[in-house]
Amino acid sequence: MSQIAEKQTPDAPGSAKDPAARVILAGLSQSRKTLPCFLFYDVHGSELFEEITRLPEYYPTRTEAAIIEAAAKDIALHTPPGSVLVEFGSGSSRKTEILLSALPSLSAYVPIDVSRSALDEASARLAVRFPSLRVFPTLGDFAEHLSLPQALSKRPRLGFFPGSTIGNFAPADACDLLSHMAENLGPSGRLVIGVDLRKDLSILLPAYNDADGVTADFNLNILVRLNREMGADFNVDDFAHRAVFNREESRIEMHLVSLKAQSVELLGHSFAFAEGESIHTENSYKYSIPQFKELARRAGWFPREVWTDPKSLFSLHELTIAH
Ligand code: AVJ
Repeated sequence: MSQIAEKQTPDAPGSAKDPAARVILAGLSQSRKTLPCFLFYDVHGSELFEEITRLPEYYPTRTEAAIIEAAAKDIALHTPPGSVLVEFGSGSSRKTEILLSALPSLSAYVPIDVSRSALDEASARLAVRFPSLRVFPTLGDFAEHLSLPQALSKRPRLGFFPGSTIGNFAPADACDLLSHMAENLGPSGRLVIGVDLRKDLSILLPAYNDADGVTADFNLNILVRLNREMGADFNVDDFAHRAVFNREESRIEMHLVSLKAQSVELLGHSFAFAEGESIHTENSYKYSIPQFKELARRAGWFPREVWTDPKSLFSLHELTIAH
């Protein structure tokens, strides 16, 4: 994944050479139109996502936080003093604080995120709460190669990948990402990862279709962003948010549905929409605990521990490198 606003690339967003622009044009040119879900997280989109995490219907965030709270002591027991905590896609680093207070002997915390503003805000907040913790904010895509500061390169690494972000990846890509993380975390590496579970649709669907329409705004914000940053002319009122569960693929899909036949201009290209045609904007895969363990094993990890909540809504896995 790359991202369009905050990375300092020589090609301005909106130029046809910008790699994000190419991904966007290619996605809209397919017979089933798609847009990459990294587009959600501009400044406004990141705020909307924070709002989603506080919605009564959106169970994952608070459920995972409670699981981390309960598991933190065990995780600390498995963590050698002087370890480095590496977080993939750290965002606001809110859940990390729970871990950090249970892990006083870390030598450093390395948050990786594509958002400069999120990294700055989190680092400032952590500096106040954990004044002796060394923080190395790292701007970039967590799927890329990780180079730690020289002084930290020999330390054991604990990866942290909460929020069920892994669910955004199709299983084959999730497997690649997990093996890539195994490589980055080294032979003594461990990974604590949050994974959302399959569950009754009466709980699952409202989590992506909240009554206040925050998720709808979050989804539609992609079009607002393309209008602003790429000079597109989407009429946002002519698209509607839709979230459905695809049983076969075991995933929530988010779509933006065209409410009428229309055409949209973007970077010199014209895209025609039939009434009811959609742009597929996000997948959020849901696993059973055994299914996820199997995926982790295929990626070269050994499932060591799993924690869940009393209603089995969400799971937190601790993985070690298989040997
Ligand atoms: C951040 C990818 C885990 O899939 O639940 C929330 C994003 N999308 N509501 C998820 C999201 C719609 C979220 N992840």
